Amino acid sequence: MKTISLLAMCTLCLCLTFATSVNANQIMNGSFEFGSYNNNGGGYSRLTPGSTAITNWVVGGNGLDWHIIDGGTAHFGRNGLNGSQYAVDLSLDYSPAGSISQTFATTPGTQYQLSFLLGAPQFDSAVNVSVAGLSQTFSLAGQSQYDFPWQKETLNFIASGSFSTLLFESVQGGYWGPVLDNVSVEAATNPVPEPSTMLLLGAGLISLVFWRRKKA
Ligand SMILES: [Ca+2]
Repeated sequence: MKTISLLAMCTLCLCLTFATSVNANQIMNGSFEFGSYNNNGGGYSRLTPGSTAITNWVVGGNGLDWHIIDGGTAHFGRNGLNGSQYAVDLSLDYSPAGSISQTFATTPGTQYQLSFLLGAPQFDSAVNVSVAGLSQTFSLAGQSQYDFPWQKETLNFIASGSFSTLLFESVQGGYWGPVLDNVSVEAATNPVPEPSTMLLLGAGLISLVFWRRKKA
């Protein structure tokens, strides 16, 4: 009976630990496609600190440029993915660094994965990402102004509250870049097990081995 209980407990832990969550993007307008775009004639819209012109996002630092990245009027890029027309350029030409943030709903204790595309037209670029108490810098060597490659970056984090704030801050770049697109936060499908869960699983398996030996 004890063994059945232990096995049931182990199975329950495994189910809870590796359960596949609904993969919905918690970030709204993660591709920066929606908002009040005001083309200044150069293929970008200059947004000042505090601007909410890009729907669901708040501009910080010293502002940023909201760029057209595809089509004949693209200021740079010409490489929008999946029909993407716009991307955010946290240009360092406007010191101090530009930033952009969004606050979104999270479940405390749940592990999430942030992913985003990083581009570095012309200049070596780097962006610092902060979320749920974590902070990490992602860098990319300068590429061609046009058709620059996108680099997909990821960061896993565990939410501590009902809401989390994601912040991107430029830490390196020129008058273009770092450029961001396709921001996504989804519950991790294969979360790394918590140490306490692994200890419980280990204890259950050891007990099972001893019980089998004793029986034999
Ligand atoms: Ca986009």
